[in-house]
Order: sequence, then structure tokens, then C-alpha cells
Amino acid sequence: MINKIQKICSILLLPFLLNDVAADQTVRADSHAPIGVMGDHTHEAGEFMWSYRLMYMQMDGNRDGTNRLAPSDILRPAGQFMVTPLDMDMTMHMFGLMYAPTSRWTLMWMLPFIDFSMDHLTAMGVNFTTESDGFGDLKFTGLYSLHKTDRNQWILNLGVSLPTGSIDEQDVTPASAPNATQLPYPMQLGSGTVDFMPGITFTSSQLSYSWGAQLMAVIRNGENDNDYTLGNKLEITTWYARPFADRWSWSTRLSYQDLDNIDGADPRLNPMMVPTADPDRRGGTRVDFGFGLNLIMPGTDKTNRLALEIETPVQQDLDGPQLETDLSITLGWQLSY
Ligand SMILES: [Cu+2]
Repeated sequence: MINKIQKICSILLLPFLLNDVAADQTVRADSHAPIGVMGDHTHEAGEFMWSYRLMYMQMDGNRDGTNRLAPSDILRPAGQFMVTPLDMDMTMHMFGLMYAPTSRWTLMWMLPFIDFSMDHLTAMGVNFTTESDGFGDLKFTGLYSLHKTDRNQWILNLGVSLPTGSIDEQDVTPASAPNATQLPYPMQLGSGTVDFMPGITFTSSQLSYSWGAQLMAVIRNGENDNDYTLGNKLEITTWYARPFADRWSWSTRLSYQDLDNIDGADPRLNPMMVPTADPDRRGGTRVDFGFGLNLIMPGTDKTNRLALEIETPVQQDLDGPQLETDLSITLGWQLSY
């Protein structure tokens, strides 16, 4: 028993015991942004990086503007809908590959596998759940190192998202059989359009801390096969990180997101039935606060990183009724060589 405790303690303390070993190591845990940020760094020419992120997002309860709504505010007779969503869970597995053909250019591919589950309540008092899962949109980004010194770097992010994710997810629960129905917009896995993702990233590494900022847009092009276009998105984020115990760093982050409503409409969805089927109830703004940890794992010639980030909204203003976001957790692993 004591042996076991000793073993567990030594594993937990390993990063601290290895301080001396890490002292001559040049790679800092905070040389990568908090794990929720994408495209924050470039690689040396010829370098590869594989990554995997497990992202979990929890949405619980509805809002209109900044006010919270009870289901009875949304459902008839007080409200105008036959059905309301109650909560939604999203689990996403994000697979990534980075490769730098030159010191100026780093290429990045990302493919998500998404799993949605949404609970509902009807005006008649019946609960039901809808689910969808599958691969989302494949994203390809060219990261151009505009300016790099020992301390600072400016990166131009030139991304494109390809419509590999399904926009024809249907409700296949026994309750809906045999007439499968089209699931509403937030249960679909892709945008159905080719989207541009331009952005700019700045990072600065000082002796005892680092910080960075990123501005990123998602610009949709044309209309998808189901006669609609998801809203454009603007994201601004800034973070501050501090190394501790050499192989570790902690971070705080603030991000702002502005999402537009949907243009057009899927003719199979009835916007009078449930708020999630209304293209004009998808937009809004949100401010998130995040806390993260980065770790460079000891004992390997490859750079092996683990990271965790937890984010929670501090403000959200939604075109509702719309589900509010409550929590998101990102766990990531990165291996470069
Ligand atoms: Cu990388």
C-alpha cells in the first residue's frame, strides 16, 4: 500500500523533480498558446506535428439577449413554440497535422469528429433527445511567418474549410420512425459551404511570461445544397501564460466571439416549431474566460505536449430563444519532431 502511494506521488511530482534536467531545455511549455487556440505557432523547416484534441462543450438552458428563459417562456401557451431545446452536449475529437516545408510556411490540416446530443421538451410535456455524429468540415490552413525575432512573432493565418461534414443529419430515434426528419441547424455537422478563415496572430515570449493575441474570421461563400448559409464569425482572443516548474505553464485567456444569423433557410425545417429551426435565432456574441495548463512531457527526444483548458462564458447576448453555453473543456496532445 505504502509502495503504491510512493509510486503515485513520484509520478505526480515527476515534473518538479526533473527541474534540473529541464533547465538546459530550450523549449518552454508556454511556447504554444492555450490548447483552445489554433494556428498560434509555426514550425522549423522540415518539422512535423501530430495533434489530437478532445473538446467537450456543455449548453444548458436558454437565453434571449442576456436574459435567461425558462422552458415555459418559450413553449405555448406563454411562448410561441411547440418544442424547446433544454440542453446540448457536444463532444469533438479533433485530429491535426502540421508540416513546415520552409521556415516561412507551416501547413496545417484539421479534421473533427463531432458528436451532438440535444434534449427537448414539448408543449405537451414530453421529453425527447436527438443525436447526430460524424466527421465535420476539413480545415486546411497556411501559416505564414510575417515577422519573427527571438521574442516576437507575427503570423498570417490563411485558412479554408471544405464542406466534408454532413448537412443532412436526420432524426433516427425510434420515436421518429419510420419518417426520419431533418435535424435543425445546430445538430448539423458541417456548414455545407467552402469557408475562408483569414486571421492574424501575434505572440510574445518574455523571460518569465508570454502572451499573445489572435484575430480570426470565418467567411462563408455561396449557399449550401440545403438553401442556406451559416453566419460569418469573428473571434478575438488574447492570453497570458507563465511557466512554472520548467516543464509546466499556466495560462489565462479572454476571448470574444460574434456570430451572425443564418442566411436563407432549409425548406424542410419549420421555424415556428422549435427555435433551433429558425435561421434568425442562431447569432449572438459571447465573451469567454479560460484557464489552462501546458506540460512538456519529460524523457523523449520528440517534443511531447499535454495541455488542458477550461473556458466559461462571462457574458453572452444571443438572438434567442437560443441555448446558452456554460462550459467548454479542451484536452490536447501534441507530438512534434
Ligand atoms: Cu504545431
